Amino acid sequence: MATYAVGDIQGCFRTFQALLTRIEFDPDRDRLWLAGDLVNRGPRSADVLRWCLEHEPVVRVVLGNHDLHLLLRAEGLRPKKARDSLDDVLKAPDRGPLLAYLSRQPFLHKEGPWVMVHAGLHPGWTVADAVERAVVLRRHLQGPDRRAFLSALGEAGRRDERFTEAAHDAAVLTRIRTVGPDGAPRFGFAGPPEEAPPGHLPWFAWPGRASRDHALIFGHWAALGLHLAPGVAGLDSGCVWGKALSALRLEDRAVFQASFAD
Ligand SMILES: [Mn+2]
Repeated sequence: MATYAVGDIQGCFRTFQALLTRIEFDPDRDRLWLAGDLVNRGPRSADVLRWCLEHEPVVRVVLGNHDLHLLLRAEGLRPKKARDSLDDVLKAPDRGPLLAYLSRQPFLHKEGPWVMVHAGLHPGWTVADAVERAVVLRRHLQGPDRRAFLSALGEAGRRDERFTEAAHDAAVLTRIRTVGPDGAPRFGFAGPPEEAPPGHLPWFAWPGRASRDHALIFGHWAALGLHLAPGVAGLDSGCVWGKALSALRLEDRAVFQASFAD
């Protein structure tokens, strides 16, 4: 038995399948963790979701910003963006089960010494804080106020004040890359860390970060690339940008990659 954590697939279903072949993934024996952004920008989002749904008992997923964007699009709460490639999901005959599958997923997965989120944690949060915040978000997503909650994640002008804190927490978990000199998240920068504005640091490099007692797995930062350091594993190696999809085997930290194949 092995557990593999995989970075942002973003609809690159063929690359994903090539990676599963490379690791000889066996659903009867192995487990797969996906760091979010299953969909969008790539060509086959619906096939990725169908595969995950079919293998639901052995796959652990956390929601990413593109996954939330799909849920917002499906609810008519956000307009289409220029580079969206979500029509294969939105127009699918099985759109209902695929969107329901996504809506069942958490914002954080914690197991043993590992914590997986899509983007990262606020440096001031302990893992216990982050777990608590993620539980609240999941409850909102699955509860009677789902639509109001999703609206609060959408355009700022439509924010429902009941969800101000939740919207901030969701932004951190699904979109953080850097923090400013005050340690607070800055959401504008997506480039490589060495090009970040003066005084800005990757969230995981903040001195005294409260989550240092766990090993954190995340994706989202393609310009950071595959980033393995003590206590952190950044797994977005830019598959959708024509680079590679990466898997980290948690038991021995071996890395496996498949080159972009759409
Ligand atoms: Mn992302």
